[in-house]
Amino acid sequence: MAERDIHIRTCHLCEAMCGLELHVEDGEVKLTRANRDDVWSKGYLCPKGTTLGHLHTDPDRLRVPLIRNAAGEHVEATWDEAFARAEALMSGVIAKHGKEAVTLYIGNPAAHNYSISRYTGLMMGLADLPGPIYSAGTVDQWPKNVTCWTMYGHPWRIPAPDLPNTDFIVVQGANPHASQGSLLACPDVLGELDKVSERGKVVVIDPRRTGTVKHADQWLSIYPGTDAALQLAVVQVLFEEGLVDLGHLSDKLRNVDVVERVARDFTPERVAATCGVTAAEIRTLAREFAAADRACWYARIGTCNQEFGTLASWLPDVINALTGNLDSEGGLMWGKPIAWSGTLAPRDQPIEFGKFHSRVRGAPEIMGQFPVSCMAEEIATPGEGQLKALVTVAGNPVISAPDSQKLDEALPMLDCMIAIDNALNETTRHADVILPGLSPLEQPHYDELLWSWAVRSAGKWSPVLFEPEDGRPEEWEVMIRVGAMMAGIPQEHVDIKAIDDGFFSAFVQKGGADPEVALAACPEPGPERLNDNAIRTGPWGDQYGKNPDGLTLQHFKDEPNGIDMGPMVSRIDEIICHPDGKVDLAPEYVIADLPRLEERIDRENDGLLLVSRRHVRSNNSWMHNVKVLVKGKDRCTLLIHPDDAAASGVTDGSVARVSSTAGEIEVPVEVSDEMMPGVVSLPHGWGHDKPGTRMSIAREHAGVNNNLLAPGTFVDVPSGNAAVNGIPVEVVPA
Ligand SMILES: Nc1nc2c(c(=O)[nH]1)N[C@H]1C(S)=C(S)[C@@H](COP(=O)(O)OP(=O)(O)OC[C@H]3O[C@@H](n4cnc5c(=O)[nH]c(N)nc54)[C@H](O)[C@@H]3O)O[C@H]1N2
Ligand SMILES: Nc1nc2c(c(=O)[nH]1)N[C@H]1C(S)=C(S)[C@@H](COP(=O)(O)OP(=O)(O)OC[C@H]3O[C@@H](n4cnc5c(=O)[nH]c(N)nc54)[C@H](O)[C@@H]3O)O[C@H]1N2
Ligand code: SF4
Ligand SMILES: [Mo]
Repeated sequence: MAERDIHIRTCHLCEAMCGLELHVEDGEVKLTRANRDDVWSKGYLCPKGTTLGHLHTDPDRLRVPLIRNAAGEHVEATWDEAFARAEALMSGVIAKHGKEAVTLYIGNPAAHNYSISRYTGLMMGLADLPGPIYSAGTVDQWPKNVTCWTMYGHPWRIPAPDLPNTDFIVVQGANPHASQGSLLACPDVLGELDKVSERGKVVVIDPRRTGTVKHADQWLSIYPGTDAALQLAVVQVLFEEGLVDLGHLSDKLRNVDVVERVARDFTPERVAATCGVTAAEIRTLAREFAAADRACWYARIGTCNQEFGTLASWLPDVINALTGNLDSEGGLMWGKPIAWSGTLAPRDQPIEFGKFHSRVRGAPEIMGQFPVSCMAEEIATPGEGQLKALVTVAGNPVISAPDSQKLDEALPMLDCMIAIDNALNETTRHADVILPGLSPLEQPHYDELLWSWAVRSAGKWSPVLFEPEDGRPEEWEVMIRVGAMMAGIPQEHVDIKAIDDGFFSAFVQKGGADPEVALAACPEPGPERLNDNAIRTGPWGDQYGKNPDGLTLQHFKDEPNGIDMGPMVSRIDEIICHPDGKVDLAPEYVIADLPRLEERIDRENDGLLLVSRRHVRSNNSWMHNVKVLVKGKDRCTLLIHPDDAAASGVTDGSVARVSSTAGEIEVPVEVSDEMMPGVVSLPHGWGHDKPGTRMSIAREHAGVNNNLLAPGTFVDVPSGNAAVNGIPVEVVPA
């Protein structure tokens, strides 16, 4: 019998960062199990974690570059040919239209990939594009970035629930039963919720009775997009009933009086009908929350990807602060990563939004980006500043962005599209050149940003399992090369080592160390030395020898099960970047959006509203090519309450036509009272039936793309984030 090796690895697929054991025989992963000795996840995993071997062996995974030929077909090419083709197209665009015509789209896996997360900054720095870029961020957490920037002075200092220590948690617009936690890194979130429920109480606020509700004590069904109204009513009750207790932050909060003033009119009685939650329920929730010793109000994607994302992302932090639950045990706290992420480096730029506006619809720039839904019109509308070249990095916006039909139609109009991606999918089928990254098992791994909102200060490093083929560039090298194309540096003059040394030195300086010392200690270019530097200059680091007992990357290499430096700690003074060291509890930019909410409260709830959902066996749009994950019953269905089904004339198992102002789709119906009346739900990430892709299994389980129904102009105004939840739709039999 062949020898079995056990490879210890951290799953990079989501924020839970589970420790896995991969049993390898004859160069293949034969079995994947949870690693019980992992210091962090201690034996937890989900079905996706067992598929890393499948991702590696998937015959559809791209291993060599593809170039689109004159007939429009994608054919294999050598790396040299692919880089040359990409360079020729990019330099052609820049020569003719300037760099204004070039942009990037960065997708979600970038945040989970060892190379990409560390090299996006370098690529953007090299490219030095005058215009904005686009990312999945504006269909995700942009509202939270806006509120953290204005409240704490830093867009990425996002507080997270101290779940293991709380006695009372509100989970609003999040479904860890599917997602495993988001802006909350914690293994086995549901197990933790069970423990909170034993100690105290778990309340879920969601239009759908999700799997998470099974782990909760109370479900409050809420009309999509009305979360901020409910939260304001909670704030109003806290003030009215004298329940405000600022605790240890009493001299750290600015504008508490402004919060009291702006919440005054939002009584529970006024917002109840809008939210679909009774005034009594809102009052009880406020009282119970305030009474709990250690309470935490946690809100996620359902409160971001909606009409009032910024307000609904601001208020949870306010409620925690007003009840003494911000920066205190069991409340919302800031993680303390062992290896700090570049994103968290101190910010000294002034807080400013709308420094420039998009050409076609006049959308303001928010943190250097326009809403992703602007991309299609910026490509398709002729005139000065029209986009002519696009580089996508680990993104599938044809599925994930709103108004996706428009984007699908616009991408072929580009003169140059380069995709850094492992798949020929709905988006990359439009690319002139596709440059694939390595498989997850061909590269090392240490999460970058995610530890910033982790419930413990831990860290884990995973080595390469399978050596990549000789001569294949790693993703970070590809990114340097593509960055150089946008910078106008000819490929033959690209000195990877010199460029990387420069980037590394700048990074070392940010961490407060001496670049010469660091360059001497770590001469090899690549992400590994960035990782090492972040550990060395982090809170427990060796400071390049100044603290000889401190940590370096080598310590993690020596401890495959990880290193844990303890639970979350109170650290407000290290977090706040405002010059006065205080939290702005009522940022002007944010509260300026309240009149828009007032209008919503005056508007009656009418007709059906569409929301999105996730499933534990999906990962946005890109894991439907894994057979073990997609097999079984069709999960791309329209969930609808029995009363709404009857009123719409659709029945369980029949096909419905769902339409909005943006488009129309046909989808199988699943009648279920897990939906609140008036709200229907579709999963996102489906619609794999486009021609010209190479996703054979996904094609057999194509489903439909719910973003065909999402109007691109439906956004949370202050952040520009897409509102893909709360879309008015009509449902009729197909
Ligand atoms: N209606 C609706 N729309 C939504 C959402 C919703 O809830 N409802 N959610 C939004 C959210 S939160 C997000 S984050 C976005 C996601 O939006 P995107 O990031 O645009 O979409 P993904 O489906 O994550 O696509 C990931 C891409 O990365 C590629 N990829 C995977 N691994 C690697 C790798 O290691 N290297 C490289 N180079 N490529 C890789 C895949 O092949 C795929 O093309 O979708 C958003 N869209
Ligand atoms: N298995 C799996 N895990 C994932 C992903 C995946 O696709 N699959 N994607 C990853 C990514 S990119 C992200 S960002 C995270 C997201 O992680 P979560 O934030 O937990 O996202 P969801 O699981 O989509 O749960 C969102 C919930 O919000 C509800 N909702 C919709 N609209 C509203 C509203 O207006 N108000 C309220 N209160 N609720 C509303 C929906 O019904 C849904 O139950 O998950 C990550 N993890
Ligand atoms: S929960 Fe699943 S996908 Fe997420 S890290 Fe763990 S095993 Fe991977
Ligand atoms: Mo996301």
